Amino acid sequence: MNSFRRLMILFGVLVAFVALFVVAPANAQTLKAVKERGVLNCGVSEGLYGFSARDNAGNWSGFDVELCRAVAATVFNDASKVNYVPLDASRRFEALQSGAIDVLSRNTTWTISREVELGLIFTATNYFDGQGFLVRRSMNKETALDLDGAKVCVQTGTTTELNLADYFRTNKMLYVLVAATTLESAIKGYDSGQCNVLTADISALFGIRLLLSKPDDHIILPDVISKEPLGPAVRQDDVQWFNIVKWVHFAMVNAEELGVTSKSIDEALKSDNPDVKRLVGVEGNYGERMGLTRDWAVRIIRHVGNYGEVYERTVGIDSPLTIPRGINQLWNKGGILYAPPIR
Ligand SMILES: N[C@@H](CCC(=O)N[C@@H](CS)C(=O)NCC(=O)O)C(=O)O
Repeated sequence: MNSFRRLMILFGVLVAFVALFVVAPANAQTLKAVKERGVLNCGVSEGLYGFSARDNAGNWSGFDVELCRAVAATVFNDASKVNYVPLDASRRFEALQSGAIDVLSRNTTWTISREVELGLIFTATNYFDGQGFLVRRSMNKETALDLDGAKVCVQTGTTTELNLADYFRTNKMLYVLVAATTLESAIKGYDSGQCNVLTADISALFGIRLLLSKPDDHIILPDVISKEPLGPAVRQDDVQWFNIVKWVHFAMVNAEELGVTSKSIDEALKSDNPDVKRLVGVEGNYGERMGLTRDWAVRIIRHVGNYGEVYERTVGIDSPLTIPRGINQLWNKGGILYAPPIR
């Protein structure tokens, strides 16, 4: 081969290489795959009242389900284009690693091991939670420190199981572990008296209590023994998709902060407020930069709503759980919800 041809081949390879990295963001496969498939594969829990539960007709609802719906809304302009993949605690991460799901939205705690050992990445914390204890009112316990010697039901494959061991060891207390592989069996174990304490994320305990035969006979102790920052997770190899899932949540929080709701979205499109203009894509083309459309956030707010609307109807005052907003309130209203600006 003459040196000119060799040079041309080398040049061709170089151009192809540069094009790969300049035109498409590194490994931007997920959005493309989701669009081609026409449906989002979203990993949720097998059934956690308030977060992801299925009714008799097979319809999913809950706080984690709304995140799936919001991602589908921005991609397809249709929040119903979701295939829900129910996963128990131990199978949830491999489903993401193997590509069986595009996003995991399943009351999952953001921890370092889940990022550096499992190759996953959390996009944001969309629910600030903590671990607590559910006990029978008749036990007359006031604090978790009174639980020495208790029989504790816990679901395995969770941070809950690990925190439980730490808490009892640190406080020099003993407990009998009643391990359950599914939430259903943990609840059954507690309801039937196999254990006298059920431990889980406090948000989960609110939903679980409603499923017991006599909800009023049970209380959640005031102790919060851990930090459980819950949020969606994706694979680490696709920055474009990571950004989409992350900004879906931030758009919902910013919309609440700006007072833009599913009902006022059409007025918001005519707003003079520069922050609202950027949110709804009248100014800026951030949506297109992410591989979406200019109205990427409008689609979310119209079909799903802002963060506050979702919170209240799934787990807050408009739901049977009635969990107070607490620290999941906006930063300027006494909570710690804080979304970076859209600009
Ligand atoms: N946030 C904790 C606990 C999550 C978890 O799996 N909790 C159980 C008990 S409430 C659950 O949601 N189970 C429902 C299921 O397995 O589908 C974690 O990420 O490990």
